[in-house]
Amino acid sequence: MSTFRISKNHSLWVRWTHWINFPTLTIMIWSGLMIYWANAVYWPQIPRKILEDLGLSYRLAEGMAYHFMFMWLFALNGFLYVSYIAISGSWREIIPSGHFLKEAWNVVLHDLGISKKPLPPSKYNGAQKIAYTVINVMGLGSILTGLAIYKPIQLSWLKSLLGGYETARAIHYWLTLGYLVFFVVHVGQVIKAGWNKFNTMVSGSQSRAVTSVAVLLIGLGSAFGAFTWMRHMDESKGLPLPFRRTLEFNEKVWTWFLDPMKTDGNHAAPKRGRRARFNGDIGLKSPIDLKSWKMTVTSKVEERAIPDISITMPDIMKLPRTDIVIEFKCIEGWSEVMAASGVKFTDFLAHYHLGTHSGKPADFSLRRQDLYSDVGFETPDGDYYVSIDMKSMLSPQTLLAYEINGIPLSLENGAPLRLIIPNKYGVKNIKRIGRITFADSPQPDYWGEEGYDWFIGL
Ligand SMILES: Nc1nc2c(c(=O)[nH]1)N[C@H]1C(S)=C(S)[C@@H](COP(=O)(O)O)O[C@H]1N2
Ligand SMILES: [Mo]
Repeated sequence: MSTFRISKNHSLWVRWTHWINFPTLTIMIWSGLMIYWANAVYWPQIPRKILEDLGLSYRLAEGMAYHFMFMWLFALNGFLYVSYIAISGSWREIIPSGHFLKEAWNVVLHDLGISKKPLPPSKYNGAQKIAYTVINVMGLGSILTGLAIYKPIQLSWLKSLLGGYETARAIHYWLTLGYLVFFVVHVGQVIKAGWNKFNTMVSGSQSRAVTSVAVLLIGLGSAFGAFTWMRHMDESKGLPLPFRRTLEFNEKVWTWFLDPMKTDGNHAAPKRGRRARFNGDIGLKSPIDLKSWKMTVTSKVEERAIPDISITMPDIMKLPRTDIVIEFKCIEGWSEVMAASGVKFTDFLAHYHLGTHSGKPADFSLRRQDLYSDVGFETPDGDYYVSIDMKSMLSPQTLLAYEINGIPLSLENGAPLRLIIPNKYGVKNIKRIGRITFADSPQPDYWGEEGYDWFIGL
C-alpha cells in the first residue's frame, strides 16, 4: 500500500506547472546559495574550500544574475498553478481538513512500518495534504521574503512585517533549505509509490514507464541545455547577454513605480563614536593629504563647454548639515545600522547650480526635463568609480557624507568625503570622492562592468 496517491487524470495544467517548477526552483536554489555563500560570511560557516568546490563561492554576480531572471518564471509559474487549483476547486483536495492530523500520524507510522492499518482512500492522505499545503505556503513565503530583501526601502512595510531586513533574509534562506528537505522526502515517496503514479505525473496514466522516463529526461535535458547555452552566450559588461538584458528589463520594471523619495527610517542610532564596518579599499591605496583635498565637478554637454569646478572641504562644511540613521546594506550579505552626517546631495546641487543643463537651480520635482540623467563618481586615483541615475541621487537621504556615527570618516571608511546613498547597495556608496560628473548617459561603473546590475536599487 502506498502513501502516494494521485488521481488517474491529473490535470495537464498541474503536470506542466509541476515540471516547470522543478528546473526553475533548482536554478533558484543553486543561484540563491551562490548569493548567500558567495563570501561565506553567514552562518553556517561552511569552510571556504568546500563552497569553492561546490561552485558556490566568489560567484555573487553570477548568482544574482540567474536569481533575478528565474524569479520571474518561479513567480509566474506559481501564480498559474495557484490560479488553476483555485478556479478548478482542486484546492479542496490539498487543504488539510477532517481528521488530517490523526491521518498524517497514521501515515507516518505506516510508512515507518510500525502500523499495518490501511490508509484512507481519499486522493491525498493527511500527510500529503499537510506537505502540499506547506510547500505552497513556503513558495509564497519565498516570494514575500524575497521581495522584502530585494527592495527593502521601497517595500519597507513588507520588510517590517517580516521582522526586518536581517530576519527576512534569514527566513528566505531557511525556506531554501526547507525545499531541499522537501525534495528528498518527495522523491522518496515517489519511488515508494511506483511506476503507475510516476507515469500519471509525467505523461498520463496510460503511458508506459519507458515513455515517462524518456519524456522526463528529454524535458529536463532541454531545460538545462537551454540554460547552459544562455550561460555561454556573448557577454555584455561581464554577463552573458540574456542575463544582462534581464537586469536592464528589471530596472525598467522597477523604475516605473519606485519612489526615489522613499526613505529608510525607524532605526535607533548606534552609539556615538562606534567604528563603522569596513569593506573594500579600491581607490583608497594611494596616499592622501586630507587638508589639501579637492574634488572636481564636471558637467558633460554636447553644446557648450562648461568649465570644471573645484570644491574643498571648507566649502562643503559651509553647506547645511543633514543627519540620518539608515541601514547600510552590502550585497555580500551584511548590513549595519549607521548614523551618517553630511550635505544632502540636493542641497549641494542647489548651492552650486549643478545637475541641470541650464545651470539654473532645479526644483527637483523630477518632472524637470532640465536635469542630467546620470551622475558619475570617481576616486582621486580613478581606481573606483560608480554610475548612479539622477532620480536616486535626489533622495533626501543621499548625502555627501563626512561623518559616520558622530565621528569624522576614517580613511578606510572614505575620508574626507564619501557618498551615502541608502537606496542603493553598498557598492554605490563610493568612498573618497575625487570627481563628480553630470552626464546624460550611464557612466563607467566598477562593479557594473564586472557582471553586476548597474542600477542595483533597493
Ligand atoms: N573607493 C571605494 N569605495 C567603495 C568601495 C571600494 O572598494 N572603494 N567598496 C564599496 C562597497 S562594496 C561597500 S559595501 C562599501 C563599504 O563601505 P564601508 O567600508 O564604509 O563599510 O563601500 C563601497 N565604496
Ligand atoms: Mo559591498
